[in-house]
Amino acid sequence: MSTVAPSTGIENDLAVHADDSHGRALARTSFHVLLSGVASDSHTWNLVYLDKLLQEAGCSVTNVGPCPPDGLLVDECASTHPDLIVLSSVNGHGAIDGMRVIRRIRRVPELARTPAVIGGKLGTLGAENGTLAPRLLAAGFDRVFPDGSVHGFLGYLGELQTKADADGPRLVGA
Ligand code: B12
Repeated sequence: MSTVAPSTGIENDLAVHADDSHGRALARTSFHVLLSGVASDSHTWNLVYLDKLLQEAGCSVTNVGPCPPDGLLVDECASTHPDLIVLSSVNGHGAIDGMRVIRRIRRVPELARTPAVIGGKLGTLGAENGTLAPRLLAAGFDRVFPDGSVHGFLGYLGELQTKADADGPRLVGA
């Protein structure tokens, strides 16, 4: 039998509702994405766009915003336990900022394997920005979207969400 978890005020974060054989609510918190700009980048509409895109894809989003100092960004990642870290930059310095901060993120033990991507306009090479991807991957990102295309990104997000769903629900309040 299906049931709905007791009202907690966080229903938007609960993706799966069921009960176990003892009638206790089972639920998996929704897929949580930490979205952020990088230290040098003051552009904001890229973050607004991605925030809405991720919410439409069923994610809960922590949006750190533009120009986070590296230390703040690392602390936010560590304290919010995201399922995915998404960095966005369009000012042309994203590859430099991204390489520096992902190395710091990967040095935190609990963030060493958290899926992390970066995308946007990552350098000043225009159509050649894709040549920056190997260095970003080597620094610690799992995927790089240097042309700002969201199609490949949504495919990757879907793979991660499917894997999280397959990992199964957990007991709420157990
Ligand atoms: C508005 C704007 C500004 C405003 C920003 C205001 C604000 N609060 O956001 C102001 C005037 C402040 C500004 C400043 C600067 N800007 Co400006 N700005 C723009 C402009 C005109 C529009 C950006 C925008 O809002 N787009 C709308 C959003 C929704 O789209 P988007 O940013 O392209 O993001 C999309 C994709 O890139 C993608 N995407 C982005 N991130 C990610 C991440 C992932 C994972 C994925 C999958 C996809 C993805 O998704 C988004 C939606 O499709 C662009 C030119 C343009 N037409 O794009 C220049 C532009 C981004 N700026 C540019 C530059 C150089 C600057 C300055 C350095 C200028 C200067 N000399 O001071 C500064 C940088 C300041 C800083 N510290 O960062 C350049 C960057 C060049 C480059 N990368 O090669 C651009 C491209 C203009 C140009 N053609 O030269 N800018």
